[in-house]
Amino acid sequence: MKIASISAYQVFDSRGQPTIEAEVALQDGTRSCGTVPSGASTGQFEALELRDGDPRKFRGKSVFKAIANVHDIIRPAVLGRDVFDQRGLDQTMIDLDGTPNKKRLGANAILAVSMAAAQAAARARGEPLHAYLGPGNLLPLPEIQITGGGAHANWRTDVQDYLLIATGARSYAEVMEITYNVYHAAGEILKKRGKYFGVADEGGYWPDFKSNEEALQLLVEAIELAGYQPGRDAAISLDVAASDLFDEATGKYRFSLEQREFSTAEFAALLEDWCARYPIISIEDPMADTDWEGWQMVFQKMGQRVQIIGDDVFTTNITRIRAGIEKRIANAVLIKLNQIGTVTETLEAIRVTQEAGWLPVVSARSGETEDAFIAHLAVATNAGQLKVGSFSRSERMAKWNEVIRIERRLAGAARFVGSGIFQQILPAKSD
Ligand code: 2PG
Ligand code: MG
Repeated sequence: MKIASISAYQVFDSRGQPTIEAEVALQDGTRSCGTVPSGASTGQFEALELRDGDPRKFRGKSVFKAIANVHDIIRPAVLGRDVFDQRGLDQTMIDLDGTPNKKRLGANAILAVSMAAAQAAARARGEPLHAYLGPGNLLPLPEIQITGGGAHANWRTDVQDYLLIATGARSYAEVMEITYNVYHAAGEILKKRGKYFGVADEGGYWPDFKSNEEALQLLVEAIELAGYQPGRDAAISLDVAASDLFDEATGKYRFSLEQREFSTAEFAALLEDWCARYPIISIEDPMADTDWEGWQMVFQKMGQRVQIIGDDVFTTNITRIRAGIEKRIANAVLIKLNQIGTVTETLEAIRVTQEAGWLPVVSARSGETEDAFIAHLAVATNAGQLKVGSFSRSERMAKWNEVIRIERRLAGAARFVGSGIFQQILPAKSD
């Protein structure tokens, strides 16, 4: 099935920032789009998101150069190609770019076409996207943000995400119910305290706390108020996004909210203490992307009891993931399509992660769109976990709802193991 036309244009993400969408049409008239998300706490090792940088146009954020690259460079090389050869298409774009971080064409330009092609191919075959991408049938266990922080909430907490994992859920429907109840219980508590100020970038409550630990207390209270047992029915997951807290010059981690600074060892000890006192099942980016000794320290202390996820440290890049596996710095990898820039490389990153016995966590970005590609990616690969921000706002709910639709279409073939997924990496937990 040949690609008959490709076009790209500027649309806007959930923060109202410009982003790129591509449309691919096939010789049989099938059409599909791919829309690229955008991060705020982006890792320095991510593939390059090409923006125009002209302050007079969309405050420098427009993506017209990336669009021109799709039209002038990608389109001529890809028109007439077989849309079912995703690997070949992606490799062609990687070669056309020719740089390690896709800085010539822009990872956003390449990914828009890569996603649109996959979506069009699935449609042409009359299959849902997940079935086209892979044979998986495992519904993911969501990580759902309750309060936002860091770069997503003007640094009102230093820790970026305080999330909930419905560890007691026996079905995806039950995850939705537990999450719904806890999310709204947290809102009720904040209202009572006069601290209900709407939501941060990913739909989690806007934080107004005196310390980072206060948000942990809120989560425990919300779980209890909703009628659940913390640690059994629902547990806490954190994205510390520690690269944003780390000062390369001094080698210290800083909590600005509390006017505190920590050495690597002190920061690791703080996280260990939190894990001892709160039902924390997962921590993402506990250390900065350059502080691999810190990562090893955290993993040695907690890697048997807590999921340790690398985001900024791996950036969905198999070379970096392989290095992390060799050095044993984590047991899970956050997977973001636009950190690496093609569907094929993202699938590879998931495969490398799984082959090592680690867990992939498919993730959205803080700047999202209505595209629900990642819900399909999570199911297709049996990733087992999905992180999409909170339980409000349509760019987030689009993904949670898409999993509901996928479950319906899979009917009896859908599987859900919930927190059983952690048995693979946390043997100590399942005794
Ligand atoms: C992260 C993501 C999502 P951003 O750090 O994991 O929470 O944020 O897209 O801003 O990098
Ligand atoms: Mg992160």
